[in-house]
Amino acid sequence: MVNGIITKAYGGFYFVRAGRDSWQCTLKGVFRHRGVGVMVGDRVDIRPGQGLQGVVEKVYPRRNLLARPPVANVDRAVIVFAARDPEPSLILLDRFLVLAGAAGIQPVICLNKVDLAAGESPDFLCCYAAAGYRVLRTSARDGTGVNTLREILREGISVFAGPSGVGKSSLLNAVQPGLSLKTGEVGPKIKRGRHTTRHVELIALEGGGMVADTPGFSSLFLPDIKKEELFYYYPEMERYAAQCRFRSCLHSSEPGCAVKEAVARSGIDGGRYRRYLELLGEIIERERSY
Ligand SMILES: Nc1nc2c(ncn2[C@@H]2O[C@H](COP(=O)(O)OP(=O)(O)O)[C@@H](O)[C@H]2O)c(=O)[nH]1
Ligand SMILES: [Mg+2]
Ligand SMILES: [Zn+2]
Repeated sequence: MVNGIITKAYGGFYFVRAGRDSWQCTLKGVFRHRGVGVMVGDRVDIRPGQGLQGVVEKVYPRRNLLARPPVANVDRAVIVFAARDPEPSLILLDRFLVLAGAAGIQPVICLNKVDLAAGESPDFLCCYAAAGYRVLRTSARDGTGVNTLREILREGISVFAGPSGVGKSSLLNAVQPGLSLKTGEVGPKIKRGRHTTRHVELIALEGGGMVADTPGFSSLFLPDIKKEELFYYYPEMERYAAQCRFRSCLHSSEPGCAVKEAVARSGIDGGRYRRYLELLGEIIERERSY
């Protein structure tokens, strides 16, 4: 048996990376019959056949599972936004952070295209660093931060997420020259990236680690969490929540809310808090419609 990781599913075959080899595999019948989906990122055992062909015999239990893009056993999500072109949407960033948090995946926030905002203070990201998130500033164009990014990607499975046109593919090309991922131009008029990245595929990096370059998406549903749970995914709020008067505090209009007091004292960023309320409203709306 050979142990490896599913890197892509294509044309009825599953491609398995083991060491430096890529095996073209079919699934043992039992997986198809039981309807156990085998996913990109799954750790598997394969029985070698001729050449680099094999059969997937065993799928190991998943550590976690990301629904969009569908990848299993993800170690980190690199959430990419551009300093401009397109302008960053912080509510979208917050959604990604909640999603990563709920999936148990460590997020890394990456602000790309910093070359376009040279000299500007990117202080809208300071609240994320203060909250304890790892924040990276990069430019695929001038190479800023690319070495640091390469180091971060060296271990485990990373997923790149973020809207179209922010430079995800360009960053991967910079991390590993020769990768030649397609990149799309940002249209001069519409200022929205084209969808240039199609299916999910894990790319094995020369320095170690695997990454998924995903299709960009600009809208995102919240994961299936309860309104009482949303603040778990706001590290800066969670610190104060134990001091709220009510155990069931949603940190919106309750009296004696330590989170709101922290916002008033600027211990918590007001923008982050307002966006929290927006997402909270969305979850409450969703619970009502059940
Ligand atoms: N100025 C500048 N442009 C960039 C940078 N990274 C990517 N781009 C450009 O932004 C556009 C979209 O890049 P792409 O990698 O396709 O974005 P993706 O949709 O997120 O994969 C392309 O025209 C890139 O050349 C950067 O760091 N600085
Ligand atoms: Mg792309
Ligand atoms: Zn509260």
